[in-house]
Amino acid sequence: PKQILSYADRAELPKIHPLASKLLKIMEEKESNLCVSADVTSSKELLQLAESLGPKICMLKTHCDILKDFTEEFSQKLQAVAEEHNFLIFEDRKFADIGNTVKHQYEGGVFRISSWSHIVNAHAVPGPGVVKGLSAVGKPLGRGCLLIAQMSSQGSLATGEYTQAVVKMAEENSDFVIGFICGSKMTEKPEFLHMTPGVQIKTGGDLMGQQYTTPEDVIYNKGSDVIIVGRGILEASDRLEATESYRKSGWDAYKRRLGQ
Ligand code: 5BU
Repeated sequence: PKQILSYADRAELPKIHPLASKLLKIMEEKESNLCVSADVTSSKELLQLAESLGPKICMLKTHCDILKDFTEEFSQKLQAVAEEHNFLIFEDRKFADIGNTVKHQYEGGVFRISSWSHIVNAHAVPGPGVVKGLSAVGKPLGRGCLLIAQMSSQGSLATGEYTQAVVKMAEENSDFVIGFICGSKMTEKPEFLHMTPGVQIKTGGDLMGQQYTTPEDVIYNKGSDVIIVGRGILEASDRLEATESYRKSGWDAYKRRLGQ
């Protein structure tokens, strides 16, 4: 069944997590369900991307551990740009250890991820302790977490019963888990956000197992909420123009889903 509630309607649900509500409002206001995956290795380039693409996106996804020059100053600047252009930051860290370890990985180390990233994600492999550990750090800061229910890569083991168990874990921890990384809609509970990587206008893949589907397929057919696009934008000759094109495709597919 198609999702009939709009992003704006879902933002007002009585049991919605405040951060999920904030993201849904941003999406509605900016007419964007596009998250750019800023997979670059220089912090200057990442900040330039955030500055130029910021007005067109609801979220910016990072991999802080691929930056050759990460500093605290960089993370402060990124937060300022996020505030200026009204988007959320999602560090795609994929935590996957026991609660006590992920607590330290999230809060401390060189990156101090919890201090600057609104959203992080985690594998459910360790069991609910991974969420407990992250939540101990993130909840007091108003942060949120996505559980990885499915992956876009060929041969992923996150399927079937595993995926179902991830959904259950999310539903049992909805005070901190705001949604999923997945290929299609996982739950009818409209409080949860569905975010999908492996998106390009051109289908196909790369040489290391990535598999692509289109914005239309992800949002309209599969019922996901947010498209995550990396190389589709980063490798375009005009990144701003490509960003606008993905924003429009994602938004048109959402409007179509609403029957508008
Ligand atoms: P691409 O350039 O659009 O293929 O980049 C996809 C990004 O999403 C990249 O940063 C991956 O690490 C990330 N990703 C993914 O591709 N598939 C997944 O299942 C998950 C994350 Br989880």
